[in-house]
Amino acid sequence: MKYSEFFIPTVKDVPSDAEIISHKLMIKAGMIKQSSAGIYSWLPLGLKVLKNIEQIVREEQDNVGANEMLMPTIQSADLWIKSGRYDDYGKEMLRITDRSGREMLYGPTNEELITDIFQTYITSYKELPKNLYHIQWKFRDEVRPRFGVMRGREFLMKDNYSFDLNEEKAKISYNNMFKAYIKTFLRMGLTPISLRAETGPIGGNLSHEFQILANTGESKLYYDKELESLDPESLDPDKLQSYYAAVDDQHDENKCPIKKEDLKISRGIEVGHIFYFGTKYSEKLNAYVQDQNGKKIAVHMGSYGIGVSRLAGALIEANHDEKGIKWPRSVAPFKLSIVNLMPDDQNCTTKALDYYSNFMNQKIDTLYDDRDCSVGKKLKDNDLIGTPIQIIIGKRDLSAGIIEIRDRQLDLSQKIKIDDVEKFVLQKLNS
Ligand code: 5CA
Repeated sequence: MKYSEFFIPTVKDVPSDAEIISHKLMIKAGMIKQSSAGIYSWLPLGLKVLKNIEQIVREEQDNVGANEMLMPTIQSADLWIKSGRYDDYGKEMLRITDRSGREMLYGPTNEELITDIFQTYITSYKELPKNLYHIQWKFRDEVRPRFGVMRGREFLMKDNYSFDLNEEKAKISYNNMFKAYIKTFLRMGLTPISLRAETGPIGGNLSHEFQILANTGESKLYYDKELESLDPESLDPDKLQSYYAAVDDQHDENKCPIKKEDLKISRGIEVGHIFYFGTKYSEKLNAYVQDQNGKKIAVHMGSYGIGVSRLAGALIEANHDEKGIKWPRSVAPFKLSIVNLMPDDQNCTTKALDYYSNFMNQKIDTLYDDRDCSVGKKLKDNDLIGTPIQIIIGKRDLSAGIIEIRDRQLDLSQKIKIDDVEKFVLQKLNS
């Protein structure tokens, strides 16, 4: 993509309600624009990040055999009245009346709708287990939407729902999801910490939340240091669930079961939450199957959420400096920037175009900064939008046979001989 043809409206000033760094940087980098409180438009750069996050989430779900589908954002109130949650959800639920006077709502979550779909089609234990998910916008009329996309009113969530014959089997589904979650966050270059959690309005008695570490995070976490060095190839959910981890108000120094030298204290952001709630919804919404003996059994369910749009903010909280965003490679909107400092110079432009077509041919998503603007603005913008690797082409360097390669994450620039540039960049991109 040529920068001159791409819409990245970077701005200097941010509104005063942008309190936290990710909110400020998303506005500065032209990723989002607030439309009304807690509701945002995702501009092209922001959307690229959102799609990259979504794709990693999707791949890890598909890897464990979950089926993607898509349920609507607008739901009828009927099923919620049956489950008893129509009143429980209170003012957080956005209620809508259609032209025939029917009560509708903008879905804050999908337990009711999916349970109804399940019960329409599945009648036998032979068709279990099932695990269905979608990645869809939700609406919760939060009392105080804040922190940009981290606590929005409209937000993108990946939510799964698992269906099993009994508690024992449901726990296998739960643990599979647990493992997929850890893998998902590790792939994004984040450090996930899993904690036992309250179930809140979703219900049930088993729940974990997944926090990712970020110095600016809202929660203070106390946890076993082992949780910081997980190997994605050998994750054992039972073992992981046995490690100590607690948020501030659950932690009691005198009752903490692990040695002081093994205890880490950091800040975190909740990006995922999983629940096992047994037959709470299946009984109310008639999701029964016949077991091996022909007996009707209410299915055991779990639900599993990842805050896809929240992750865009959380990733920035975990990866930034005073110059801007430092995207991990897996989610970066562009993997590589080619910054042509002198677009008027024939040699610089020939070289830049040469690299551009070369890397694009290798399917590396590259931003070619061909803009007619000051050198300072170019360097600043590319650091602000956080492209992990930047090839900086200047007239003087070029005539000396060298090119500057900048590693945004290490905040390090190196001069490399022209002949070695391609190999050096590819090595960095694959590291
Ligand atoms: N039905 C269950 C799981 S599918 C559920 O709704 N769980 S939840 O309420 O914990 O939400 C799941 C995830 O969505 C949270 O971990 C968080 O990352 C994200 N999320 C929740 N509320 C918001 C919000 N207001 N803005 C942005 N993300 C949110």
